[in-house]
Amino acid sequence: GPAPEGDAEARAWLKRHESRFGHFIDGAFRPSASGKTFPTFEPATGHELAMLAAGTKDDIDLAVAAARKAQGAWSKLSGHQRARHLYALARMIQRHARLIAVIETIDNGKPIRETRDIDIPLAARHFYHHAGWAQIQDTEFADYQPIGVIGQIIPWNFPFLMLAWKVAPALALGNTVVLKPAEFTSLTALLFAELAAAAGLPAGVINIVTGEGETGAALVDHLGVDKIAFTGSTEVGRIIREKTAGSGKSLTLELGGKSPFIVFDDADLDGAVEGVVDAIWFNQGQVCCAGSRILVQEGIAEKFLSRLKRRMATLRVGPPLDKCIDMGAIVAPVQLQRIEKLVAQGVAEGAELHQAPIDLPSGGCFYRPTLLTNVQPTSIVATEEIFGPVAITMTFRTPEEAIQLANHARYGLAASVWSETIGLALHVAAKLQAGVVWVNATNLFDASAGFGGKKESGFGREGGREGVYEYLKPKAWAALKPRPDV
Ligand code: TXE
Repeated sequence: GPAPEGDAEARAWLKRHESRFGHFIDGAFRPSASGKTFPTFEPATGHELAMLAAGTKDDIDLAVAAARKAQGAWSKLSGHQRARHLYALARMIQRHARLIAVIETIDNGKPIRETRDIDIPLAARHFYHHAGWAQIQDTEFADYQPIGVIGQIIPWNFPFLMLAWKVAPALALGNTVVLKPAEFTSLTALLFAELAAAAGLPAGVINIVTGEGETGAALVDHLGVDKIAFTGSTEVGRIIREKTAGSGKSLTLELGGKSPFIVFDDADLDGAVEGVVDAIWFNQGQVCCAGSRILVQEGIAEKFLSRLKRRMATLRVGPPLDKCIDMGAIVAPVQLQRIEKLVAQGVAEGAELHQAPIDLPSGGCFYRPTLLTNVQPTSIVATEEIFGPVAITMTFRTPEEAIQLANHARYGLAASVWSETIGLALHVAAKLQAGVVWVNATNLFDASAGFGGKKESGFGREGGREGVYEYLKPKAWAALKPRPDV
């Protein structure tokens, strides 16, 4: 199909930078102190896209110092003044939405329809929403103060949106930031830095240090960081939790999931089928709250699964810049291999494999929409997060059995319940161990609703009032004030 809007601009942007990018520290781009670089690739073609600076402890030192220096003045601005900066960032994102969407799609492999209609608009919305909190900070949160310098580490599945989820609330409430984007997808963070500077954000308020896991580790270890906010794998989350224990740093973690998608026999089946499309094939299934365990009531299982397989066969997998595409590329070969390996293990354990009979483009990291049936609850594919376009299905007889199956997981991020009997849906929803439960819906997000996990999916909330408190601490004198009831 024709190139999407923003394509020429994106190519020009890469060309202007000669596809080489440094860190963004204290308001300017600079190479790594060590001179080290690493390549980033385009998942849909496998071609090298750009060279990025590999951050070490020295770069983190500079970035944290810049953030510390900026934090005093930034926190002394009135909430109203900070709100104006957030509004300016939101408008800047909207103005350059097409450019950001194309860069994101090239760098990550996700369909342009998603970056254009979901990722980037939601990111702008996040800045608008948090401008509102900044606006009322001085009156609503007079007993609280900013935490200080925040170290933020984000994953590659929603690179720009995760940046917004992290940066908007931190800045709104008077903190400054050192952000470490994921090594596969750093480009839109660097573009954001450029846009933020153009929007007049003071130097040092946001600093971006690119690199791999070791760069993130240096940020976690830095003594000048007051809080770490991390989204990523459960394994790395655990390491960070251990490292920050006893360090005095605050911490929030948003980790993996294995979210149940429960279909009762009185559900609107066509609606539920579309729900699955969104739950597991949106963003190639690389979604922390993906509905990856489809639990279907026994009486309708056959009918539901045959409709679902028919729908799966119609999905269009291909070059993500094509506007007609439903599913693009997996972010990197290592992730593709991980998906292939887990599926093979599941099949070896007795699962039945169903894949859309689609020709995949050659050269890039593509994987077919996939369902696994006949899955035992103890099978690796029933317990491990696959983080790809692969759902498993299991059946249940009673609501109690559905709840038990759904909660049989170490994770507790999200859940989705489908029934036309609202009393049943709410009864089940209340018993699910999940940070968010959707009824007759899935993947609904809004900046005003706190998002986060239970169990091994992490702790802390992003968005809404709960998310605001994650970036504030009580003022010492608040404790000294007389209690109103004494
Ligand atoms: O994640 P990592 P990976 C899950 C998903 C996926 C698996 C592996 O199941 O298949 O994790 O993905 C930085 N100290 N999720 O390996 O490594 C890293 O550079 C500090 C679910 O890509 O956790 C990147 O910026 N930072 C998830 C970020 O952590 C470290 C989204 C996340 O990468 C570090 C992503 C260290 N020691 C993966 N090591 C979700 N919840 O949505 C790495 N990093």
